[in-house]
Amino acid sequence: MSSAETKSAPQKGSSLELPPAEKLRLYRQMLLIRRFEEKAAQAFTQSKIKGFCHLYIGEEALGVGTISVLQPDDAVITAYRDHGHALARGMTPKECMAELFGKATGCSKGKGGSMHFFSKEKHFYGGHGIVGGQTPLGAGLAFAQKYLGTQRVTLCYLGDGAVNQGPFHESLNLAALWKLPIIYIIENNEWSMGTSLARSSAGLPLVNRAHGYDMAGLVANGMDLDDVRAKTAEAVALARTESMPTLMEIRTYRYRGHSMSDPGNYRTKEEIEKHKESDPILLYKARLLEQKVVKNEGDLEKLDEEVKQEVQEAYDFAEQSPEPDPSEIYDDMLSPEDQIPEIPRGNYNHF
Ligand SMILES: Cc1ncc(C[n+]2csc(CCOP(=O)(O)OP(=O)(O)O)c2C)c(N)n1
Repeated sequence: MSSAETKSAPQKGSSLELPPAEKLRLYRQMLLIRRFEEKAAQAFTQSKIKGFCHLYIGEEALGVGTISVLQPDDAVITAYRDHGHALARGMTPKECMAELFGKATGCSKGKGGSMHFFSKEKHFYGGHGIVGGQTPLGAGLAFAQKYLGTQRVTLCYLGDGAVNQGPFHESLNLAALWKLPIIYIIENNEWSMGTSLARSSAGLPLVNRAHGYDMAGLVANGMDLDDVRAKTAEAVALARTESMPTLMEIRTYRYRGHSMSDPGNYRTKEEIEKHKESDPILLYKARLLEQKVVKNEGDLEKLDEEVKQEVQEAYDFAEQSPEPDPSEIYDDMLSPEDQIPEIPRGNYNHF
């Protein structure tokens, strides 16, 4: 255990024991993310999805576990690997798949694509493509929550490749200085594109960065849904009741390439297979059977079929949806009150 971990958030004794139906719901959410991503990979190879597409396969327990301890009006903001968080937040597979297809029915009206999912209703503030760019925005969300006297909290996710970005450190400083109700969650999947964590970051473990800002620091096993939930609940309680920030390092692994166009030659098959041995979905499935949440494996297979059907319906919906109207290309870029009137142009022909 690192010393940052010893300065952990106090146990609030939040009841994390879930009724069986709730356990099954979380299992279903992880399965939905897995099947959604597999379908997205297929659609990408069929050229139905264009541009970037970063998959979350292997990291499902992280997204589902952290978001499962939130209230519906808490805020979530993340980087470009955002499909899993969006689905865990309750955004529909239809609006998410349609966004990947660039269709008008997508959650960002087909204008954001894979990296820019967004839902005001679900308090899901994106989907951001600039590495570390979401971290000051997260601080801003948490500042607003505090300033307005709400009891809300913000979860701000970032990759292990974002921990050395200047804005992240500026954000940690402000979060600690102003006691913002935010939890920064480093999704440590060991790779940032083709660069390993060991080659890019000094001062491991990453949770030690909490020291520099006198913040609580917590480490969780991102392959274990229950561990993720328990640790996140501690951090959320600290933010909600004492308006104190926490830095979490959640250890996970991405099975697929950095994006769909990455052949992944920088790591071995053996490394990937080793991590698959602690697959978060299989681990939780075994737990459900052991705890007799379901009668037998057949019940879970039926659930899987149901999820696959839901994802197929999302695919069909996306395919049949209309393209965005080109006349709307500049809509939704600024809020109505911030619209800048067109600047009258002079006649510069003499130049
Ligand atoms: C400021 C900035 N620098 C570089 C890039 C190019 N880039 C995109 S993703 C990425 C790797 C980030 O990896 P990590 O933060 O570990 O997230 P992961 O992909 O593992 O989820 C890089 C360098 C970028 N988008 N923004």
